[in-house]
Amino acid sequence: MKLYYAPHTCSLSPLIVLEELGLAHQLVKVDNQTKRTADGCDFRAINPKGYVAALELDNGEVLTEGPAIIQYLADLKPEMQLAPPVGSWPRVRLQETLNFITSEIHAGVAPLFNKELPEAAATIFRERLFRRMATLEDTLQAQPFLQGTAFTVADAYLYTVLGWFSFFAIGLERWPAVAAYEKRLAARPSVQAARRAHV
Ligand SMILES: N[C@@H](CCC(=O)N[C@@H](CS)C(=O)NCC(=O)O)C(=O)O
Repeated sequence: MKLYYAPHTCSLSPLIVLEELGLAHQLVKVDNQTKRTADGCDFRAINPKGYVAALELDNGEVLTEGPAIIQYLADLKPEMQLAPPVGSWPRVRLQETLNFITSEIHAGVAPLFNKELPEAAATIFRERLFRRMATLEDTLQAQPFLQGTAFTVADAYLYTVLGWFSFFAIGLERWPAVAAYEKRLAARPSVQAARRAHV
């Protein structure tokens, strides 16, 4: 398997999952500006969407979209319980959480990276994001991980997205349970290994 990645992006999430599962993989760095890979390929020929993460399987299939990639990986080793069984109600709940992260938190922070964004628009996006963060704070006040008492792929994804808040001077201490959660996740060996490699 090859994971196409770019530093400081959402491709950290599948890398954390690969590390949690102990799955063999090759990393291929992508320059998100030029869309060239470190081994000299046109990244758009690999993923026509032109963004990371992309996972190339040994049969040549390329899977994109972070939530799909991390669920695919979890299902390769169901015994590690990073995702509940397909078709179960807890799996539906996991998908609910992944969709919330991708559409409300990931897509909620993403506009702030745009240097052309007018300040008034940035304020609207920040306020909307803060409302969504209040939901996560409520969840993490009640339980140590997004799905309850155990780490799942959703935690790998949320940890990744929380890492961008500091770029915009948004301190996680506004949400104490989220801040404590982020510190707990940062201490996981899988997260540390992924962060070392995702450069
Ligand atoms: N819907 C995609 C979004 C992926 C995405 O936002 N990738 C960003 C990095 S976090 C990227 O590579 N952007 C470069 C670009 O759009 O040109 C997913 O959830 O995987």
